[in-house]
Amino acid sequence: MLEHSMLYPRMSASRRAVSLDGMWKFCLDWGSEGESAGWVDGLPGTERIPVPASFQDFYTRKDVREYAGDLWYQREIFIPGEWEGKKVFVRFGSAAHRAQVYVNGVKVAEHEGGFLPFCADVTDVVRYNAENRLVVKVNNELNVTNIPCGTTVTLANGRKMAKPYFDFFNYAGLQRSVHLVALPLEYVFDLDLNYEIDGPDARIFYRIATTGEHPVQLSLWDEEGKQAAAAEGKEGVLEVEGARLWQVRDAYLYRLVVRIVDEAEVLDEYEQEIGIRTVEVRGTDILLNQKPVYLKGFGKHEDSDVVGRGSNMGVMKRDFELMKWIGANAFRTSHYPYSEEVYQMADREGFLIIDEVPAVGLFESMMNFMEASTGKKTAFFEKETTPDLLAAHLRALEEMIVRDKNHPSVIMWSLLNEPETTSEAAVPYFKEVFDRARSLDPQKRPRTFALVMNSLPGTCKCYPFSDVIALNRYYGWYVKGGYEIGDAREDFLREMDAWKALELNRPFIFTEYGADTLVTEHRLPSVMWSQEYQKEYLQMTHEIFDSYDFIRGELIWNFADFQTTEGIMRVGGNKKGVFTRQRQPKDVAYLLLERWRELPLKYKG
Ligand code: CKX
Repeated sequence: MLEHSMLYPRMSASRRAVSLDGMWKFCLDWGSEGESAGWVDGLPGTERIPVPASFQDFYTRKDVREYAGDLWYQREIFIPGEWEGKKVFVRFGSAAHRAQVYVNGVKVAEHEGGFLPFCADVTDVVRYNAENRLVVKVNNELNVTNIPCGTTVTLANGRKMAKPYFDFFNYAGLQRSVHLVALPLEYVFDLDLNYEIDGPDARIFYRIATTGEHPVQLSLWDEEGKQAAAAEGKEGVLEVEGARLWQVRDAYLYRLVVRIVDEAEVLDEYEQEIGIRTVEVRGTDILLNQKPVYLKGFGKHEDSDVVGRGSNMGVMKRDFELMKWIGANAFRTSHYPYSEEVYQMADREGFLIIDEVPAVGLFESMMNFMEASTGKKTAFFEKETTPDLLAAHLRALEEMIVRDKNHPSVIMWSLLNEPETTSEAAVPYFKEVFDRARSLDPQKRPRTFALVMNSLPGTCKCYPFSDVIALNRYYGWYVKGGYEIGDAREDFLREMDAWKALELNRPFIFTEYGADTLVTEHRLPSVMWSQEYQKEYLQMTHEIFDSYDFIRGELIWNFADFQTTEGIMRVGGNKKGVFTRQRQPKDVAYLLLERWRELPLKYKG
């Protein structure tokens, strides 16, 4: 069990949650002197920066944007006197990629991994009814013992620089909301839910973890405010008569209220919206509520102008509106778990999520995606550091599944993106990761990973672990683009025929396919990078999707143009977006709209 509860911070009669978002004091630690200079007690200077946000894009200096090392944050927190006797935590939505937290100069927490929440228990360190100083040392360096993978190099001028084994910009900092939380001593720590549909009725199997021994009561409320079920005990079943199911783009959310009671007194109360639905894979079908679904949508990024990877409710809202407009029903949280508010919104809007742990860059190369498409082999998992990487991977996996397991929108776990899979050493690594996901998930959702171009039917040693085979394919872009697209099509068909011949009897989905396109480029006849070529590329690709019955989903790369490391392959970022980074449609958006609005949910099912 994790050290701290992953439940989303919410207010109730017994709980307090105060947002610490706003302007924080900020300092880059150029000389790595923060610790010795006593910054844990207070930062020098007067610089302020918003939280949540990535720090990089606010500044005009290139060495600041490219900074790799420690970055320090500080703010004062007032702890009310009436919180004395409660458990008090500071909860970080995330800190990329690692953090140490100090309150009044005392270290209260550290956390490795940049995309999942963690708490600092400050109960015994804070002064009550007084101001307290919160200082956070964040570090954004990349290595191969943590995910996502990369290296950090030192330039001739002494400055450090991140060299990611992935293409998205290494945005960092306190990119998600921070909360001050007060809980009773005995509180609801975690809840597991699983569903069974029985004709018009449903059963919700539940297990509640608390920090004490007092009894637990549950009640379930429908959207009209009527009680739909009730139960007592830490483990049991809620029987819901005439259950309204959570459906794709037709969400229905019940309110689950969990109480810890001591005779008449309520010690703790936690409530959460839940959706009743089942997910399973049967043969080549992906079944939601026992009916086949075809996934239509995107690989996305948390990425926007100015705030970088900082969670931004406005951008999130716009993204959901665009996904509804275009007729999408699903997305993958490539390449890391997103802000919790994204899942809440997907629950409400009825979108399906493939939730991805930040295991990206597990393929040794500065340009892994390019080298993979050339068929180059590396033995990424044969390093001495692999056990440390695996430990970090499993920890992130646990944090992700515990955080996200109760969202009806989450229908699948993606356990790696484009890893090296052609050497034997990958196999035991995959086994551990896939087994752990299965044991952590009370709903036993399907597990997958995204196969890079050289992970082919004849070379990939790891696809048998996947419940759903997920392909990232770029025939007509990285492989034989432009005038050669006809040959790319032949190669694509050859690969799909080879998969078909294996008779795996499992669903296949495309978790990436796409072509870089500049919104300013129109060319007749088409050339690569023009809007015309993006359309031709998609027409060819869609025709192939439609030719194989076992293909059950298409998530195009990418929803929007996004920021990357600079280089000869990228013009101001990755331009495979269907929308620009400012969320305006490229021409291809209308082609997708026509296709996706027409494709039935049960396409091929
Ligand atoms: N896949 C051939 C991982 C994504 C990249 C994408 C790209 C690669 C392609 C691999 O994170 O953005 O190069 O567009």
